[in-house]
Amino acid sequence: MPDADTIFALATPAAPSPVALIRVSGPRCAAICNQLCGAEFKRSSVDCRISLPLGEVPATAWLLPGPATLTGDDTLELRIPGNLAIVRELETRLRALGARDAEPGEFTRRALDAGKLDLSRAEAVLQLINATDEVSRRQAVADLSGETATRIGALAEQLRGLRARFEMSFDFSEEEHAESLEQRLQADLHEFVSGLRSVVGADDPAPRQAKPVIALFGPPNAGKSTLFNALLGTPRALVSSTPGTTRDPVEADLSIGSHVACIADLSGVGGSDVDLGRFAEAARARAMQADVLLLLCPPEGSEELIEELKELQRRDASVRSRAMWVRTKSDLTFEQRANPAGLEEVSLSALSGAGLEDLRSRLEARLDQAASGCATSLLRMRSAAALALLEQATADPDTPHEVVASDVRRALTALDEALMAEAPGEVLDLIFSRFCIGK
Ligand SMILES: Nc1nc2c(ncn2[C@@H]2O[C@H](COP(=O)(O)OP(=O)(O)OP(=O)(O)O)[C@@H](O)[C@H]2O)c(=O)[nH]1
Ligand SMILES: [Mg+2]
Repeated sequence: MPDADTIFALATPAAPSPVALIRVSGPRCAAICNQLCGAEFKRSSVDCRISLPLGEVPATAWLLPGPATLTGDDTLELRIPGNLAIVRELETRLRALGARDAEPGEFTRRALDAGKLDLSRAEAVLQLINATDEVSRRQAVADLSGETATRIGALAEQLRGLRARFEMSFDFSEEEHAESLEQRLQADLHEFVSGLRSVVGADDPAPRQAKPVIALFGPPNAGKSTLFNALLGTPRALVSSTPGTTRDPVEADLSIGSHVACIADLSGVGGSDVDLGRFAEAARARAMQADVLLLLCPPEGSEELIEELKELQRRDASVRSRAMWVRTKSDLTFEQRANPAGLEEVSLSALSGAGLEDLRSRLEARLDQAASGCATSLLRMRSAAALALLEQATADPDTPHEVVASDVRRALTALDEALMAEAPGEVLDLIFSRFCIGK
């Protein structure tokens, strides 16, 4: 990602509202501000009128010079009336002035690259955007403040002390007070486990009322019903080469790993919809409820599906974080283009079975995440792994002391990993692909 780029995105929802905020970040901010507002100013705000094809539009511009900004780069915030036609015209103008559309999560990623946020906090931004319940929201706010990382850091130090005491206890194992030493150590370990549990959040799991929903969504004839049948391993839904075959949704229980989800085969949507929207609207409504939304893109092209995704995002921007791009009928095409939505993707042929296992394992990961009630956080996931190890080690009082000691060592490694604010590039790409544009 060349950091010389100046990027912009609408930071408010793409819906009519009193005010829309467009955020611009990068080295061209000052020049863009001066050209748009006709004002020579170096920082703070100016009220001005921006000339657009629609006419003169009142605006407030804030220019904040880097590095004391979120991304570390110069930042320009433009507040304009929240009319989508005005927003689109200003966006066109910004492109003409040398800025480009931000990728999803690019502002947060720049903040990460500039050292303004660590990974756990960048992830917390995503969690906060997607939080649908109070528990996830509270966790995200704690992660964002760095409080979680600090608490887990302190716990890791405490566990280091316990590990040292475990190692020492072997040296005294022959002595007469060895037993009481071990008992004290066990008691301290129990106390430590409840401390870790309260940070990782296992004390307070978000209650789930219903089965998670996986929705198959896409244009007519994309292969939704064929995939539905292939995943279930039985011909439940009608398949035909005539577009518009599925009308009312067909739903069934699907076992994936340790989960049982409800999978919904929906009616086709988009411009080639032969029913002109009668069933498509119900399909969109069901898609919005999905925990995992599979966007099925046939080899014919992606434009229809992209338009549909935009429509769903207009209703709820967080839909991106639940979506996955599925290129269907891979037996008919060799084309391996990245999906234009920048989402996690899988390519498959429901007819030949190629790619189905890949899809299953990705679905399992998504369902694990949906069941945990919040968006992925590496810090929390790895800390939860440490917690699981220690809970297992302390569950049975007869577990040999050496086994407990070895689990303590492994748990400490997991916590140390949790605290390393580094993640391989592809993990970062995955995390950021699930952000909304403008964040
Ligand atoms: N070659 C090939 N054809 C497929 C594949 N999946 C589906 N098809 C064919 O594509 C056509 C449409 O499949 P459906 O599964 O009915 O598609 P749909 O998305 O459910 O269509 P609607 O219900 O009409 O929206 C059928 O002729 C299928 O046999 C595939 O992986 N490879
Ligand atoms: Mg169908």
